[in-house]
Amino acid sequence: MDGIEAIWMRGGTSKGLYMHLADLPGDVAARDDLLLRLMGSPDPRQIDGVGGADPLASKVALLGPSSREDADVDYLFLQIFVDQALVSDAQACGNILAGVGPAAIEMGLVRADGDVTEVRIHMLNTGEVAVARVQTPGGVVRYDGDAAIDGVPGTAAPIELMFTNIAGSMCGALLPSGQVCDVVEGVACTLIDNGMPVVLMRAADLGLRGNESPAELEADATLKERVEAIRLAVGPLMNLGDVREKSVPKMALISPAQNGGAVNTRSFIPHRCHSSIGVFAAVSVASACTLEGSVAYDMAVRPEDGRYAIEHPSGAAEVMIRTDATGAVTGAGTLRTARKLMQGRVFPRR
Ligand code: NQM
Repeated sequence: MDGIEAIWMRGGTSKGLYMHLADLPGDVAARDDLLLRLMGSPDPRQIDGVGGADPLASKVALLGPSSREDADVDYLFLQIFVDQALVSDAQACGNILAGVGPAAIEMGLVRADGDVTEVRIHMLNTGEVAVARVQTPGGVVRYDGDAAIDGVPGTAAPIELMFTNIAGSMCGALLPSGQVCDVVEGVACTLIDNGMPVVLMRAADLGLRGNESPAELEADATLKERVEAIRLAVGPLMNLGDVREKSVPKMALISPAQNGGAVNTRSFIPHRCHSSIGVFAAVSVASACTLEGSVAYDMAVRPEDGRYAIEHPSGAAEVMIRTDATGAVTGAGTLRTARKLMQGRVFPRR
């Protein structure tokens, strides 16, 4: 085999391989086997593949012509587990989504249109459409610019992302258990899905300050066991079934904001601790901050302009939350950046 055409792209605070859906086998088992061999999984170091030995750098975006009329491109996100032979389509990824607009233009799936090209992205994982605004002066994707996002050094061209109708993306309802707060394994939890299934728990309820480093949290075997026990228990409550081999729900420890934001977070995705926070995870956390009775409501600072700074280990992610007259969340948006790192052909392990 001569390898497969691919772009290796940073999307937000993640990195992944962007490829044509049509270049991969249609059979899911064959496709997943190929992706594991491209990334070098299962292996904690992914030494014989292009994966970055971190769940945030072991991601794949498969792109194709849109299968619905109101979108420009189809996007299937796949999480390639690092140390297990698992590939999961059971979640979306808003960081990798940031690279989809640029990649779709580079791959010839979408034509640049003026200085800013609006790309409507059909997210196959959840069935919803996201709108990305990509800088394309002179018909060419521009990567450099003045926008900064926490968790990525330097600046780059801004990519605005807007979402609507993402409530219940994987769980069927914003609050899949029907309650704004459940007690699971003795811990108060808010089970929510506004683009990403997330379990919010107060850090203090688990004996934590909430500002521990990801390394400290990952080293705490007792905590990890407790968090995993809660995760396995809430799977059926969130309509996700047995989540033992799934990358959702994400587990977010929350505490009062420490740097002027809305709330502070540390998230397990679901076993490794995120160095920042996922995009849709941040949208789900911000949405929980608006719900009276949630574990976040009392500690959250709700900004009048709807721009929620969700604090995380490397700064904060800003999420715009739109609400209707009743206060119900109707849409969300965020600003990300992306950068093409390499383009060429990628070769799987035999
Ligand atoms: O929540 C990591 C990431 C993500 C997902 C993860 C994401 C999102 O930071 O939309 O972006 O939660 O596994 O790329």
